Amino acid sequence: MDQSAMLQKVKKRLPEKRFNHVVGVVDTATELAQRFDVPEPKAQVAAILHDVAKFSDRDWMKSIIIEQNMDPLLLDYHAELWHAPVGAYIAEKEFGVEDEDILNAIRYHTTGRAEMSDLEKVIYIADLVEPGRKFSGVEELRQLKEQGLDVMMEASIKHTIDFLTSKNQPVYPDSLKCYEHFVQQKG
Ligand code: DGI
Ligand code: FE
Ligand code: FE
Ligand code: FE
Repeated sequence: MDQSAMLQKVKKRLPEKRFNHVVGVVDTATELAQRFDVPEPKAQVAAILHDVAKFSDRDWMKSIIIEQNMDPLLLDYHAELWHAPVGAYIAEKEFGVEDEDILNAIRYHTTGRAEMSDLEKVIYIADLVEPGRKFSGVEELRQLKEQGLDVMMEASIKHTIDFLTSKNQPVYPDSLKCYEHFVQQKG
């Protein structure tokens, strides 16, 4: 399936506002991919599909997580996390994506993880800083592109963890491991 067919198919599954977010992520991911030497078509496909499961039925997602032997810990955490691994499943089954790096970029776009590929980082960051995102501090995160992909990724995962802890929300272990990975690299 080519990219425009994918985009049309995604559009049918998402409300307008969410679809506009997806288009923003495609734009930002394309720019970051160019800057950081990641193949643009891979970044674009991952961006188009990253939130494909955002409006999927919760019970259905739960059944997929169980059936497909995904990490059972997901079920102990907020259902908001489920659309990422289930999105990777849909990308493979319904959109025919076979590239494991693209599937991982979708799978880990919400939590991050310890050992992320450059493509995974690009999608994680683009999701957070696309033009539709308005939270305080987002402009500072965008500026960090001048300092490299890892600086951007470290600041991004920190932002997410700060946000969650400020709301007394649990942080999924993969996010903490991601943070640790960057902090230890410096040590
Ligand atoms: O799907 P998006 O809204 O574009 O963004 P996302 O997939 O990055 O995040 C979806 C939600 O998940 C967001 O409200 C924050 C939340 N989230 C991200 N990481 C964690 C988390 N929630 C919990 N409980 N734990 C996490 O580690
Ligand atoms: Fe998402
Ligand atoms: Fe590493
Ligand atoms: Fe998103």
